Amino acid sequence: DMEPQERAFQERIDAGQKIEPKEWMPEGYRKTLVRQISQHAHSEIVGQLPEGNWITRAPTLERKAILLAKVQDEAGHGLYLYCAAETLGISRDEMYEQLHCGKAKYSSIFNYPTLSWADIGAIGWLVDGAAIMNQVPLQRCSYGPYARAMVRICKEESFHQRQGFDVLAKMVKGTPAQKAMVQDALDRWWWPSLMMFGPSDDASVHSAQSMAWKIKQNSNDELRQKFVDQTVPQADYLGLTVPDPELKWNEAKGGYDFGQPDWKEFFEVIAGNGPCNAERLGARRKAWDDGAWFREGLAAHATKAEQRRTA
Ligand code: FAQ
Repeated sequence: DMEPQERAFQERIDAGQKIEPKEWMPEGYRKTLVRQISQHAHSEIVGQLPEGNWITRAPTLERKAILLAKVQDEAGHGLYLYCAAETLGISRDEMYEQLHCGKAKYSSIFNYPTLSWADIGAIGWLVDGAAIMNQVPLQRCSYGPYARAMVRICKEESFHQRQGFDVLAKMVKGTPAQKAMVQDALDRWWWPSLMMFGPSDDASVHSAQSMAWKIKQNSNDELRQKFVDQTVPQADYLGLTVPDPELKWNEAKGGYDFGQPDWKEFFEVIAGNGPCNAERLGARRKAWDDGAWFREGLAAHATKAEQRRTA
């Protein structure tokens, strides 16, 4: 039993219409979008840190230029997404505050360390691969500004995924030590990549409502399955072993059966207790504090310009 206004809103969603910023929307819809879009934005921004760690140590000039471009793309994605969230009536300062005080989440994946150059390849291949799997359907999300932001983001993520695969394709043809480095990266990034899709459907508190509102088009487990089905043949092609003893092709379902990630670890990481949570948040807080003089300068300049205009 919905209110008439809410029923009309749901009918528009069901008819596949986009909702635009100044239109009426249920408070829960607005809140869900602010939560998801801001967390997504924070993920892009925090997501620069693990890869930024290797920019100064990229093995060739070409690899360095590619990695720089990728990390800059992530900054751009964060900025589009903050803009999309701002259309829902939250300010950027509020979102930063929520990140810096630990209230807002960002993707669990960015709380793991990048220990070798192969990790940069693994992030492109697996993390961007998972991001694309999740974000392609978000291009059809019911909220216009979020859906449109996803179009360009998905194109750039595709380049990121290809560059990661290319790093690994080169390394597996290198020395045995290089190949072992790639296998080690896969061993460490496989399970955290599967966790990116969120908890299993029975533990996903937001999925049912978000799917009814067409914010999400697929459940967490559906996308995780698609990711495994897409990625295992790529691992085979690279001559790598996916670190899952339960992984097995299931002819009847036309997909792989696979084991469950360690959900205890997942919930620890999203509660702030992953291997790099403190380091990541520390880096973001420091960047904010170090930028104070610049924000003050900008504000002083704006005040002066305003005074000049009105003088
Ligand atoms: N990490 O009820 P659900 C990238 C939280 S890609 C942390 O299933 P929902 C590109 C969830 O927020 C990564 N927290 O939630 C890149 C909720 O807690 P809350 C970013 C997680 O929203 C690549 C609780 O668990 N992509 O950055 C995670 O329906 C390389 C219950 O979960 C996006 O954000 C997790 N993995 O579904 C950048 C995509 N999973 O908020 C740099 C957009 C769940 O109530 C380098 N987001 N939680 O406190 C989504 O599609 C959804 O929000 C899901 C979660 C699917 C992530």
